[in-house]
Amino acid sequence: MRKNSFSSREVQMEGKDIRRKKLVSFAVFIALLSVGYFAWYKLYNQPQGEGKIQPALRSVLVTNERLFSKFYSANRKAKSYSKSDATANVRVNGNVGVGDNFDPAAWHLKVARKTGDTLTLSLDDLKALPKTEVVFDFKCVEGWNQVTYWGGVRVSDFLRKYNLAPQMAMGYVGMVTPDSAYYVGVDMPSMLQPQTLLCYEMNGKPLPKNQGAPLRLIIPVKYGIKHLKRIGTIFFSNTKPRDYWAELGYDYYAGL
Ligand SMILES: Nc1nc2c(c(=O)[nH]1)N[C@H]1C(S)=C(S)[C@@H](COP(=O)(O)O)O[C@H]1N2
Ligand SMILES: [Mo]
Repeated sequence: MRKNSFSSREVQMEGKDIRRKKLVSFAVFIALLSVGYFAWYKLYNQPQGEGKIQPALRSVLVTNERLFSKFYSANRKAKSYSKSDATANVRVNGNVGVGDNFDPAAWHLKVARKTGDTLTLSLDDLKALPKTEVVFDFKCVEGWNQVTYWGGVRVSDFLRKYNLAPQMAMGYVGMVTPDSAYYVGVDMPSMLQPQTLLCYEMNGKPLPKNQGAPLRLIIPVKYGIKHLKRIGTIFFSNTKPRDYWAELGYDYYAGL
């Protein structure tokens, strides 16, 4: 028998072999499909946990957050741009806690040093501190971004000036609008990062009302959700302060 020709018996064997292989791969395919379907079914039918998302997905966010916090360096800076790169038409996005029922003239910043020990400051008190400017690419989780230009006092300068070193050693800062409708929590290293501002100017002019006048947070290492407009109260905590968007399922850390 020559090497390259097959007897009918050999051809039959080949055919059987192929059928068996087909059967095995089909069985594997069905098994994988079932595993995938089962995993999806379990995930889909899980009770919703903290912030209205499935605990399994939430645990992915928590892991991401741990990794980000670990690799985050307090010296890390958001890329800065020149003033001429900044847009003149700054987008207004999000108006929770910045309604019309507000008198800027009567506004004061409240800094809760401890429970029952609150510092009350005017905008002039803040303007008396060194001014820092930042031009950066503002990013919103909704998928837009724009280069914008802001001025104010560095949070780290402010805390040092007001002898809040014990507070600076705590884990988080919480901020709330005067009506308590919008609130954020931010980890202390990001708050102390040198580009993070208590901001009272935009494009070299007083902060417009819909951008959070008299005072807002600008924190270039975070997504827009953390840049609280119209700060009423600042407080300090070793546990995560409540956070508006985290409660709706977004990542608490929201780092860039
Ligand atoms: N008080 C308050 N601050 C807020 C919001 C809000 O709804 N209320 N929205 C946040 C979100 S989602 C974004 S993207 C930015 C938008 O800031 P801008 O309006 O100055 O562009 O503000 C943040 N700060
Ligand atoms: Mo946003």
